Amino acid sequence: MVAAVPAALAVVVVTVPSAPAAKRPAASTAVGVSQREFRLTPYRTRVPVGEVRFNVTNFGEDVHDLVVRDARGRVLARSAEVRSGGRLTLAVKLKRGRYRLSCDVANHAQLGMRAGFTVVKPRGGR
Ligand SMILES: [Cu+2]
Repeated sequence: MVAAVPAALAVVVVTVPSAPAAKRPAASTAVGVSQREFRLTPYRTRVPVGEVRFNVTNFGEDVHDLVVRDARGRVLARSAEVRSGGRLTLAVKLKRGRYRLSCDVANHAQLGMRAGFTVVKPRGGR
């Protein structure tokens, strides 16, 4: 366990300087999302363009899911249902723009399980 930490750090140290600033790969950003009755709370609502990994945890008692829609309401990604106490990761590549997160189980979105989400150009990026 302890030996894994220096190894991971070594990878970061080697990888970052070798990636030219102009050609670096799109970001992958983790966003924790907590669910309870009836709230949907992303821990950050503004991320850089690229892959977003929504790490969903259901702190409630009911089953919930996570749906990502674009500004026109089109569904871009939909998770499986998350049971009480469960968690999952929903990964989706997002361009610049505004998005809507919601739980589509029953009428949970109407009850408050929805949130806005914004994807912005990375600092100094494309
Ligand atoms: Cu729900």
